[in-house]
Parts: sequence; structure tokens; C-alpha cells
Amino acid sequence: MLRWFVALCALAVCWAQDCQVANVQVMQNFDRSRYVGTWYAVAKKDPVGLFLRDNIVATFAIREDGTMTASAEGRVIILNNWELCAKMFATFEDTPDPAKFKMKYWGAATHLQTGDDLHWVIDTDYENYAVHYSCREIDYDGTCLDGYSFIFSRHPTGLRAEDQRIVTQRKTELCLLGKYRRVEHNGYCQIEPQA
Ligand code: RTL
Repeated sequence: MLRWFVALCALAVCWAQDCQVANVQVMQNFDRSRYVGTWYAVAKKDPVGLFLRDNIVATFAIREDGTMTASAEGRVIILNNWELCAKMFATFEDTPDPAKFKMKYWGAATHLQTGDDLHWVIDTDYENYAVHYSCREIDYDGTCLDGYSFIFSRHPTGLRAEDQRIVTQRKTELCLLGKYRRVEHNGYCQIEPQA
């Protein structure tokens, strides 16, 4: 009996951590209305290519028709060392899973990146932390070949100590532990002219 139990648990852990994009667990019963408002990126795992560097703040909203939208700001470096504060916008298309969206994004300025990414909310308590994940390209073996992930906090000062443990757990489950970098907030996007 005990042996079965141990075997089953081992199997469950394997399944949760087999790094298959198809097996990534997302937030249960995600409630977009509680997700609205400002989130400060405290850490990120970068995709291949150009990306937001630091001072990243995202603000989510809901339109009258119920669709979710967002804007984000962050410092980017484009065209060899041209540093600027990018203002980005996004609209989200719903999918059958309430925590999984398709995100269309574009920049306020024409030279900024546009794209179509997945946008999955992995976990959140709505009031303190959120773990986001987006896989852009799936490898032949079902794992993620190119993707990015943000750890967000409601507090500009970072995550509360009690949320660190759960966030580390989620990073592990995403097979991304050790791949994140801290996102610095030094006021850059509050004083620089926006693009
Ligand atoms: C996140 C959620 C909130 C809305 C948006 C997001 C992603 C922004 C990205 C921006 C990339 C910008 C680049 C600009 C240089 O040309 C996920 C934060 C829009 C991916 C690379």
C-alpha cells in the first residue's frame, strides 16, 4: 500500500516537472477582474532576441466587453545601444482555459517590436505576487525552446518574504529555476522621455 503511494507520488512529481509545455499547470479559476491594476516585474527569464531590460511595470485592465488589455513600460535597448523607455500595449484573446490567453502586443512608437505571444498566468494571489509564462517555440520533444517568464509583485519594493517560497516552487515546476534575473527599478522610465 505504502509502496503504491510512494510510486504514485513520484509519478505526480515527474508529471509536474517533466518540462513539457503541454503539462504546465496554470492558475485554477483565474479571475481577471482581480488581476487588474499595476504589477511590478521583480524578475524575468528572457526569450531569444530583443526584450524589455528593466524598470518593467505592467498595468492590466478589462474593457466593457470583458476582454483583458494591458500596457507595459520598460527600458529597452534597440539598434546597438540606443536606450529608451518603451511604452507597449496588448490585447488578450481568451481561450477555453481562463488562465491562458493569446496576447497581441505593439509599441507606442513604430520602431518597437510587435508580436503574438501566449500569455499564461501560472499562479497569483492577486494581492502580492504573480507568475507569468509564455512559450514562443516548442522543441521537438515538447519542452520549451524559446520562451519568457515574469515574476510580478504588487509592491514596487519586491516580493514579500512569504511569497518567495511559492514563487521558487513555481519556477521549479516551470523548469526555469536559476534562469531568472532580477529586474531593477531605478526610476528610469519615470524621468526619461517615452518612445
Ligand atoms: C507583458 C504583459 C503586459 C503587456 C505586455 C507585455 C510584454 C511586452 C513585451 C515587450 C517587448 C518589447 C520589445 C521592444 C523593443 O523593440 C508580458 C509584460 C505588452 C514582450 C522587445
